[in-house]
Amino acid sequence: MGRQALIHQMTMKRREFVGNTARTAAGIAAATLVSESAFATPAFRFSQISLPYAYGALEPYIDATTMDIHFNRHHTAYIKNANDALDAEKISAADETEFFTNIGKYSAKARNNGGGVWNHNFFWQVMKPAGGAPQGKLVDALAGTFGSLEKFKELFTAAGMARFGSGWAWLVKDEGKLKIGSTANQDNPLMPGLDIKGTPLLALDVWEHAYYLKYQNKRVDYISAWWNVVNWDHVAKNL
Ligand code: MN3
Repeated sequence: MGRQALIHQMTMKRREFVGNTARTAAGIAAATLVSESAFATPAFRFSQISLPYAYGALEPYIDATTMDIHFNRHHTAYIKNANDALDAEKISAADETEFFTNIGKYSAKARNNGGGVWNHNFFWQVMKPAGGAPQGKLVDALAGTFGSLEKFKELFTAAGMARFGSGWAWLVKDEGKLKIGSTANQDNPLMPGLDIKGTPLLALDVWEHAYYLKYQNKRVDYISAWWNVVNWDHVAKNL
């Protein structure tokens, strides 16, 4: 049976059920129902946010060439590969949260690229030119948990430095408590079974592709410069 015939048949059934009242409206509603349930693709797709600033906006701390390559090559590749994995594995998760909750069921390709999409979309938003300093409740929470803002930065930097190879440093809120940790590759705290879990508040990409052009092997210099472009307003919003 063709699509139009099917819609017609379902519409007719719906009309019988509804009866003779509001016939036209019911017909339209039934047709809408059929087209959404029978013909639309159920799975979500990964997509890339627009970079919230120009490539050179975070200079001199993060150079324009690194931002351009990072956004247009690395991040874009994760999106294509993640969506390819959704198709190939017929992943039917309704959204990213469900996808990460079930990550153990999927391939390494889905995990690495899905994580890569999410982590970078998050990362772009926790940076801005002239980030300033955390204010109000956020600085109170950081100082209350870690001793002081400076101590928090020290511990977060240490987490980024201690991550061997490629990965991320995170500040999360887990059952009301702030925690610092790191993940390997493109894993993130939304994936179950890792040392760090919770709602991400702040993330730092410590893959070499994030800093090598400007800082070469000096990851610690990259991290120390990066504090100048942290978007504390966005971190506070995540809290
Ligand atoms: Mn990266």
